[in-house]
Amino acid sequence: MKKVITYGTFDLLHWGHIRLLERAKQLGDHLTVVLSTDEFNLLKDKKAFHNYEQRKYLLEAIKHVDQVIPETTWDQKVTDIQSHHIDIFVMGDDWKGQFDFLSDHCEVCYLERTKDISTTYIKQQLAGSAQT
Ligand code: C2G
Repeated sequence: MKKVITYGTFDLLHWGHIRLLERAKQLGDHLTVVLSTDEFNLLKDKKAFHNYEQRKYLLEAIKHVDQVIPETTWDQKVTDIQSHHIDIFVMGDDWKGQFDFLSDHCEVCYLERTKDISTTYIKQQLAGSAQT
């Protein structure tokens, strides 16, 4: 069984997130999503609209997703890959190059980011100050 892993906040879930998850799952047979906790989001300088439990509930309802576990630190990726016997690490290409060090442990794959949608853009639109 080929196991895939990806990481993120996945706040205000949108089709860019879904397309990432769909393509990640297509690379293997099992997809683990490592979801940023509310506390870790503070370290990422992100304030999610939905809390961890709400974001986890949404992700677990997606057919492409097999497992959701918490991301609490920047430094857990190698341990996650080893303990979950991961074959492929996937991120959107806004992260291109940032995780190449993981290629000692598994395949590293950056997928093209979906254009014209982001959680930040949604928030700006709703706030009436859309800047694309
Ligand atoms: N994404 C995408 N297209 C978009 C928006 C997001 O492909 N229009 C991808 C991102 O590239 C990322 C995933 O969806 O791979 C989740 O996006 P975020 O929730 O913004 O994740 P991020 O805050 O980048 O967290 O340790 C890694 C971090 O937790 C990554």
